[in-house]
Amino acid sequence: MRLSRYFLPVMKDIPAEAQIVSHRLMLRAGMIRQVAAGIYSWLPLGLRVLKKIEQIVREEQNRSGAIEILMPTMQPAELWKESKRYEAYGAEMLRIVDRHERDMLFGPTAEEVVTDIFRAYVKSYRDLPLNLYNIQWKFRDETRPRFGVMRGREFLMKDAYSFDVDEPAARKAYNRMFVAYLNTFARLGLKSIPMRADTGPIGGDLSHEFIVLAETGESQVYCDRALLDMGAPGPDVDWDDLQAIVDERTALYAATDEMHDAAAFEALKEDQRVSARGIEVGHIFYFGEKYSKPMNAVVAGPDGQSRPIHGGSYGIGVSRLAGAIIEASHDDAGIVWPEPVAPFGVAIVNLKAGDSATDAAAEKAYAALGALDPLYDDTDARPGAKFSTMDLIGVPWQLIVGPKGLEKGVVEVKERRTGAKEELSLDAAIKKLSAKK
Ligand code: P5A
Repeated sequence: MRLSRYFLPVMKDIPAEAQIVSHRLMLRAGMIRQVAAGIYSWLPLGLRVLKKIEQIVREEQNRSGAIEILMPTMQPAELWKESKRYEAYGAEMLRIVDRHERDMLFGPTAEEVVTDIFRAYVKSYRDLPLNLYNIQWKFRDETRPRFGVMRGREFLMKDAYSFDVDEPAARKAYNRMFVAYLNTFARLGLKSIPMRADTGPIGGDLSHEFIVLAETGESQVYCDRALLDMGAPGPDVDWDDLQAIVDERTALYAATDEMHDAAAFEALKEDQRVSARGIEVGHIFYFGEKYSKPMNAVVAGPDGQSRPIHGGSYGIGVSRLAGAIIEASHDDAGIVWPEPVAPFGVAIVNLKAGDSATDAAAEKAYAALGALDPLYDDTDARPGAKFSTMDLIGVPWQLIVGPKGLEKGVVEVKERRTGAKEELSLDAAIKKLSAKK
């Protein structure tokens, strides 16, 4: 992408209500634009990151055996009356009346819609297990939308729903999501900690929130330090038997504020206790027959008797993750994207656009590095402004091409994360960067 033909509206002055660093940086880097309280447009740079996050989430859902569908944002009230959640959900639900006076709503979650799909088609235990997910916009009329995309009113969620014949089978589905979540967040460059959590309006009595520690997090959390040292299980696990992996983590103390047991926490050695702020990036629930019973989602078991299925639901805050990743990875100069979610693989900076030797070298690099999805600053802005924009938008590598260097036969390769700079010949720089792909 040539910057001269791109739309990258970087901003100097940011609104005072942007309190936390990720919100400020997303506005300054021209990633998002507020349309109304808690409602945002995603500008080109932000959209690239959002799509990368979404794709990693999708790949890990698919790997775990979940199957993608797409449900609508608008839902009829009838389904929620069947599950008895229509009244219970309260003011967070945006209720809408259509021209025929039918009660509709903008979906805050989709347990009812997916249960209706399930009951229409699936009749036998032989068709189970089944896990259907979608990545779709949700709306919750939060009292205090804040921190940009971290607590929006409209936000992108990955929501998966599992259907199983009995509780032990449902537990396996829960474990598959548990492990898929650890792997997903690790691929996004985040350390996530599963913590026992309150189930709120989704219901059930088994639930874990996946928390990323950050000073600006909205949740107060408590855990055993050993959890911070545990890596993700990775893809090469036995997806039919994950109990040991889950047990290893859930045996250690970890709870959000609502579930905190001060006595159990204080039983830990003092240097093992972590009391910190955290961002909830995912939340998984096992709720058994909560939706299948009232909505009559039943299957015939091996004995021919029909029974309500055992369900769970599993959410990831896809748009919130863009903010969470920035909270975890930035410095004074701006964002530092982990490579898997970076909007561009490399930024090429032409320090003297219009100078034929500089243009030729930068164009050569731009053509040669196509596979890395380069952003090429071919504008005639001042070098200082170019450097600060590139640092702000956080592309992992910068290739800086200027007339002085070219006279000596070199260009500069800068790693955004460390700031380390290296002078190389143009060909060596292209070779080094190509190896990153
Ligand atoms: C699980 C999937 C559910 O809604 N039903 C379907 C269950 N869970 S949840 O915890 O309420 O939400 C799942 C994740 O969505 C993100 N999230 C938000 N992101 C941005 N702004 C919001 N207002 C918001 N509310 C929830 C969180 O990451 C949460 O874990």
